[in-house]
Amino acid sequence: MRGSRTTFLAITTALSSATAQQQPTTTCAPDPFVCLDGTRVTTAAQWRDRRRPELLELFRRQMYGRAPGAAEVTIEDRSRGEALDGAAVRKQWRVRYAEDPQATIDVLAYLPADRDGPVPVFVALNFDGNQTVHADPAIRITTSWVRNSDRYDIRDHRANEATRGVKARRWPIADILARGYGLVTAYYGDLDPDFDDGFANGAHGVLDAKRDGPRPPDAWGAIGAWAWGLSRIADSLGQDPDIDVERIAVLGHSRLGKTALWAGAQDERFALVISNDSGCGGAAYSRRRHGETVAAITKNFPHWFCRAFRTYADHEDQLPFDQHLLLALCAPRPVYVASAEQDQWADPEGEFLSAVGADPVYRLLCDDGLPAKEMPALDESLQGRIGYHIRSGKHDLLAADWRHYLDFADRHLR
Ligand code: GTR
Repeated sequence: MRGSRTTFLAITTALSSATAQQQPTTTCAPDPFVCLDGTRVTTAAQWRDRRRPELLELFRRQMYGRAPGAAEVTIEDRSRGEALDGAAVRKQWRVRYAEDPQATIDVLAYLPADRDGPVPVFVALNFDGNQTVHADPAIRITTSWVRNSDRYDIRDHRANEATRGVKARRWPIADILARGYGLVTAYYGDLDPDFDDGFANGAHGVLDAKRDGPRPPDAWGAIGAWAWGLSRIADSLGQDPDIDVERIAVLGHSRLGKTALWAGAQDERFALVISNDSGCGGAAYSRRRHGETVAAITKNFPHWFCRAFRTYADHEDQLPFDQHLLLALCAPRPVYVASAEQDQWADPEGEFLSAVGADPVYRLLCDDGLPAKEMPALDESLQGRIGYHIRSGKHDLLAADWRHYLDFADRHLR
């Protein structure tokens, strides 16, 4: 095991050099600069016009699936109030994307009360409902399907008062506001409840309804729907003069870190992209097969990806891409990858190596990338156009992660 990981490291590091020899794509990670037909990319224009669209199409067709185009969004039920002892303006609104009762996303935003003009924001989906991000009693409790929980006495898939603020550790809102940023969040279950129901509910149910016949192998999965929803939220931000739409960072943890990367790869309105502990299907190389594998993830969560991705279970070497190229699709926009030391299921080294693997693309496009080729010490952050840290502790999103994200945002969005 150790030996094969070392070999992989050597291969990936070699490939990260734009001048490295090409390796056969079936035995190591595909070269960012070699197109499917063998043409070599040497200029930013070739990357942009040829390789980037080719890779986007590969990720669509083989992994996350093909989402419908943009929908027209309308905004309903706007509210605005003072919050957090006067430090924040709380806004809530509902985004509607179709004529269907299921077709809504409830958005919650906290913006700094003290601001001169439009502010940059972090946009992030949450796992349990907007009411879980802070104890603020004015947050609307989600009416979407939620997981049952003995702890919070949820028995009918409906959220309740007991869940207010229960995930506040993930959202250091006071710190975010004090640094001059807003936070915009929505419950991922508004887009697609996270269980395998054959794509009947959520955005799939609404938007696929008109399609005849069986779902094709590249039909969008749940990650595709969550990412699509992030773009609809971005649409709605354009209607708020207090938010600077040129400075939207998209962030996500774990399965929502995979989602943030896929949203950032596709939608260039996201000016900065952050994946926290995203692991397999996110920042980590699939080919390493360390921790969660393609076989495990497609078995346990068959609804996350398109059906075609399942064919790569135990055949990762045949993937015509790998996750370093998902990071590269964000280039030249800043991208940040974070790991946690005890989160071996997400393969911290594989997450780091993807950042190394994306570096040559950043160097080509903007002459800046990941400032080191070795993993930093625990809790230290590497910050160039690509950022990386490995936090001590477990799989989670914590204030210690946010501190680095705020520094990274200061560096790039100020
Ligand atoms: C795990 C899954 C990971 C990660 C995580 C999460 O069960 O294996 O891929 O997404 O869930 O989202 O919390």
